[in-house]
Amino acid sequence: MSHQHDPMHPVRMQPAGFFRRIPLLPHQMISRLTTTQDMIVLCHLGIAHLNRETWSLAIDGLVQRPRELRFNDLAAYPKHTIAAIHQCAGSPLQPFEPTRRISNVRWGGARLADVLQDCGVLPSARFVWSQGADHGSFGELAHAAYVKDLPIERVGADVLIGYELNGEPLPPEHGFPVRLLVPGFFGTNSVKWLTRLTLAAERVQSSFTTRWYNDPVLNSDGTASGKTIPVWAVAPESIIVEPAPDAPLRRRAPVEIWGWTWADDPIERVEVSTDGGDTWSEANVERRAQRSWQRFSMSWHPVAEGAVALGSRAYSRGGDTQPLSGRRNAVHRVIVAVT
Ligand SMILES: Nc1nc2c(c(=O)[nH]1)N[C@H]1C(S)=C(S)[C@@H](COP(=O)(O)O)O[C@H]1N2
Ligand SMILES: [Mo]
Repeated sequence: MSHQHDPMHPVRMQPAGFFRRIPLLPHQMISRLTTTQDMIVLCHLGIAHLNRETWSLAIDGLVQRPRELRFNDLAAYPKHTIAAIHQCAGSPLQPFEPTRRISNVRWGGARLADVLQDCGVLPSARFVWSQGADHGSFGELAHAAYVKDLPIERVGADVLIGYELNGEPLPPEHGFPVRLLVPGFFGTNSVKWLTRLTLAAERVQSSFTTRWYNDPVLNSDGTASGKTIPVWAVAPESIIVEPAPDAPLRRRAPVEIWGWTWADDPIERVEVSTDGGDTWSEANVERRAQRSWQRFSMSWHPVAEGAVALGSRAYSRGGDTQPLSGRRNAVHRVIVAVT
């Protein structure tokens, strides 16, 4: 066990307690790549301060060869970089609230698959549990650590043990020195200040996997089914960047309606409405590069005067789409004024 798990030397939390940085609003998300300074920050228990020289990552559970990696061991693996959307699912206490807390950034690190290969994962392993060094209180409960899990099938994709963000070492609030990075999954799964990975046959029992970030599944009539679904893969979503809310537009002057769209799966189609959702027309959507968000655009000649509600709706390769309301990925609407 590394000394960072030693209860006699708990990791310093500064500030302690819930900490977040409010992201850009959709109409401010002009850049394809979000600067580190403009990114979302979400820390349930505060910001943990770790030292790269004393940091280590324990890998244990259903493996032939448990390991304890130091930073140099990790840096010796081939470095992979990936541009990916990074989306906060929003408050786990309000799982159906749309938040649009999204960034698109470039991460660098070692592939989890490469590191696990050297540990000899046993066939009975079905989940990877990941633990952060942060500790403290959230939701009126005390937590010894932040703990998540992911299905083992995901490891072969593009999961990173990340140590770079936008070409620089991770800042403390983004998980210095090392975090897990699960592209295509909601941000909550990308555990910061990563210190332990455990291979297991079942899901982990943690407040952050069972009590929160485990959405109630609703019946078609909207009542609770009693089942839950983990907040893992990002659902199809799109935001309109321009025109901005309340933008003054002129009748008959052409405007480009454009925005970003993303999901765990690539987005294949985006529809835009310029009449409050009565009719929808197909926009142009670029192909996905790595796991970045995709730009969509449509030209529009406003004809009627007055307030107009614009909306966009994305469809992923799997056929999933955005509901009009009542979900975190509900259709984004922008009201503009045509004169
Ligand atoms: N250890 C740890 N990892 C964590 C969290 C946390 O509180 N502790 N918050 C999660 C949530 S909910 C999100 S949205 C992302 C945010 O990552 P960022 O702050 O680097 O943008 O980190 C995730 N990883
Ligand atoms: Mo989040």
